[in-house]
Amino acid sequence: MSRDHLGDRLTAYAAWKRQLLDALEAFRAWLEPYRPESGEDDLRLYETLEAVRRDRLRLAFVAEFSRGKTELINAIFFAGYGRRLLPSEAGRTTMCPCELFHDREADAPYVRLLPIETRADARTLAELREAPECWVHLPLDVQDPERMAETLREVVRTRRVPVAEARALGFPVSPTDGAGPEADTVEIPRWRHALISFPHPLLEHGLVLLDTPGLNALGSEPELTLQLLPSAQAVLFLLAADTGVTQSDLEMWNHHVRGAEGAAHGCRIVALNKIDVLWDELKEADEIAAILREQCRRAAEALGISPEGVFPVSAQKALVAKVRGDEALLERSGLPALERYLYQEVVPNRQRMLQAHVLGRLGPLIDGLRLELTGRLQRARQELEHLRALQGRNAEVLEQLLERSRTEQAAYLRSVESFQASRRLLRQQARELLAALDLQAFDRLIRQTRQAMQEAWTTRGLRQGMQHFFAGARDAMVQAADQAEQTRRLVLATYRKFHEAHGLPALEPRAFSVEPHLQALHRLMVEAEAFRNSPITAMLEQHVVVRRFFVTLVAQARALFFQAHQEAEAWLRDVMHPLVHQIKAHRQDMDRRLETLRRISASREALEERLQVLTQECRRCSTDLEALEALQARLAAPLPEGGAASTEAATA
Ligand SMILES: Nc1nc2c(ncn2[C@@H]2O[C@H](COP(=O)(O)OP(=O)(O)OP(=O)(O)O)[C@@H](O)[C@H]2O)c(=O)[nH]1
Ligand SMILES: [Mg+2]
Repeated sequence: MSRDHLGDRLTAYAAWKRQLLDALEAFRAWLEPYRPESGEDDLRLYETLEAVRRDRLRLAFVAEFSRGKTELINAIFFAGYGRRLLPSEAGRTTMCPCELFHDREADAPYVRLLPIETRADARTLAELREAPECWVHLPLDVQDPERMAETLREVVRTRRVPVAEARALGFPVSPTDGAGPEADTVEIPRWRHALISFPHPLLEHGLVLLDTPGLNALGSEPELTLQLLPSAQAVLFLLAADTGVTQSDLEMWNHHVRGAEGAAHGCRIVALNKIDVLWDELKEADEIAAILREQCRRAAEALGISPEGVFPVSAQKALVAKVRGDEALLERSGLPALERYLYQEVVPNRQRMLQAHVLGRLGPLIDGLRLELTGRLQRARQELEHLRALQGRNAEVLEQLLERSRTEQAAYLRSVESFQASRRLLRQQARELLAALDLQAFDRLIRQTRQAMQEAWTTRGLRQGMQHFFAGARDAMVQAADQAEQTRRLVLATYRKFHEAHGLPALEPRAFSVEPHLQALHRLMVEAEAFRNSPITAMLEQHVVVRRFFVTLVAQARALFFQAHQEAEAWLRDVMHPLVHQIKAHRQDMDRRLETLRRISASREALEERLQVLTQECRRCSTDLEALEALQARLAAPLPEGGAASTEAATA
């Protein structure tokens, strides 16, 4: 059997994440004495820790029905069970989206199934996830692969319902669907979504697989397209060698896979499956290879990607080869090349993203601390120098120094007073920024649009409703962006003033921008457009369209506003902290210097004492700076090479 490189890489990734968590915990402990009063920094650290703990590597499999998605999942991940674990058959098989993962909090493996009737529910899928009573819970017997496969067959179950009921649940029913002996009923999936948790080694390392059903599932379940696919690090799109690129493959690629590209930072991988249908025994190997190359070239051309981006595979033969331990067949199946891509590109890519997130969140805090420490070190050194120069000087010089320090202090206090005035102005500006992101105003827009759309029974009316909604949302966001820019300028000017007038360190205030949210809103607009133009939407009943649109798209847009509002609030609360801190420290320094000068003029021993204190302070600052550098290096540690060494590290 070939080495499990993907497993090794995921193990290395899991080990790296544990080290990152340790480094974050160490940072938190180190930070404690520095920031006793800063709840914002605590929150920031806590959120970063949670983001690392909750991190999952999501791989989604998307394609028209019967292209072999489920078979490919079986071949890549579950061949170790020695059988076909997930049901894969000719024709439509997987009837509902299936998420496979490992739920650490659950006592035992399970399958949780959400009945299809919940489509009539106004709650989003995300909300339903939090409502266990809505799901059917089945235990999964992982000791017995046969029974496990049997339980997993639930995901292919269907039921027949009257045409009207199918329509009411939002299934597009075409005129031909009701034909034949069972003219008044149609077949629909039994379940809407399946959550499958079991302790497979890769899933335990945080891998989440999303198997989607082909045939219209994407268009009729917008949350899949809008949430689950964009949150996947990689989307594997499958074509089949026996069908070539059909119109519906193209439709799916353009609407749901390629379109989502801007939304996720992840990658799109294309596999041309079922290449074994080309293995004609009457043809030479060269000839078959040429045909295959040509098929890949044509597929790439149709999808608008480069031919190297298409991986020719045979999922079925790969599964057989892995189960039987047939290395030659496995190589011929093309699966090793696809797996290599997954562990060489997708896993390191995820690692880089998570690291960038952590450094992005904590970078400003670390920079601020470094500045503070270097500032303290510098001030202590300066004072040391000053005082050393005073050793052996007469009382007159000391008196002059005292006088100068008093004048400096008075000027400084005047600046601090004017700083309080700037803060009042900032508070006013902050109110305006938060008002632009106000959720109550946004909810009013939602209500208006819902009403307009419910009254508009024409396609044109619906289109206008959607356009009105997104135009309103965009205006509010653009206004927030303007306010944020003005606030940022005010903050920057205040920071500069103290640097220029009183020599405080040149601090860069923490940045804030609503730009990422504006971009996310734009992507939602593009998705809304795709949803509206999709042929499925045209076949759905009007009220179903309205509800779907609101439940999904609007919930997402609202979530964006909510997040932007929270970020703005946190930023406004936080942005002046470093300066306030410096102002206070500077003032204390001035007071202390005056006090020292006074004491020195009274007694020469005070000078020696102070010299000692300052030497210690210099030593402490240098040690703390070194510790901070070491912690930062731990946070920026690269992903270790996969392999035995890292596996040991992970299990140690
Ligand atoms: N010859 C051949 N058949 C394959 C291959 N991969 C899958 N199949 C067959 O194609 C059929 C469909 O495979 P599935 O894995 O169920 O396809 P799917 O994309 O999951 O389909 P849905 O779940 O309906 O969306 C099954 O009969 C598989 O055995 C392959 O590499 N070669
Ligand atoms: Mg399937």
